[in-house]
Amino acid sequence: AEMATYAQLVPLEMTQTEIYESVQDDTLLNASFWANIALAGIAILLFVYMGRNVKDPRAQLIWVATLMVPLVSIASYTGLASGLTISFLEMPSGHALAGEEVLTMWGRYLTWTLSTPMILLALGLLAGTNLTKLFTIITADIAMCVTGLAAAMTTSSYAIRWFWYFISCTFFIVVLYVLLVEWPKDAEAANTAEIFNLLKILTVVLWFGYPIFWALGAEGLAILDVAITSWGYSFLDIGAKYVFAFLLLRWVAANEAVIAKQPSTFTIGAGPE
Ligand code: RET
Repeated sequence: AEMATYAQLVPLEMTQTEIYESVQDDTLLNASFWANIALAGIAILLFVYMGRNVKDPRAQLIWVATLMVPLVSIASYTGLASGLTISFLEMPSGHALAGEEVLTMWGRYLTWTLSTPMILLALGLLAGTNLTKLFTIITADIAMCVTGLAAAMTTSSYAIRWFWYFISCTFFIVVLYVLLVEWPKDAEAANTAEIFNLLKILTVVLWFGYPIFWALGAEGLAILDVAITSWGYSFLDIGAKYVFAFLLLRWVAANEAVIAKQPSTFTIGAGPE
């Protein structure tokens, strides 16, 4: 009787071992995790090496923020591969898989909360952002990830799942605004427009893929199955994290002086004369 009470309090109905085993049984899904664990490991070693001679503190901050991206990633995918951050959630009525237990990789949304601000911090420093714009984009980005997590985890109402999705999209618009309207002007003034615009396009194009895969995958309309959706995210991650970080670090290592000349990000306003 005690066990039954305990089971009712715990939201997960499957043990972690059972979840781990069902991931193991789906080779395609499992490969979408391990491919990224391997790539993140290689990226960490490569990025440490690429930044070894960076001396300017501002360039170093870009380097540290960029290095955090594969570090978070290796943790994120280890959580998924072990079953720690996966749950089988029963979808509400209205959903294409209503009443079925659907494998939900909620660890992805959770770890995006940690990795995407690092990407934006690095990009903002490259563009020569002020603190206000940096704060705006990072808080909107975190809100986007957390409300995306809420969308995926809501099992009471299909309509509310999409309402969360809509809220998340509005935060995404704020992120896009700073990236596409504010920072390009700053980058022009900071003499980093060329590299900034390349990374901006890479980021905007790939980041659009995430809400699309969410909508088409098991969490949304369930047109794509779980393993395909997972590979969708894994491929986007390869571009949005490792390719992005490589291009940024290569440029920073070669152009440290340009970064060193930028005004300080961490003051608000002009200050006393
Ligand atoms: C969700 C669903 C709700 C609507 C929107 C989303 C956007 C997610 C994005 C994720 C980017 C992730 C990256 C991860 C790299 O570590 C949460 C899928 C707008 C843009 C770049």
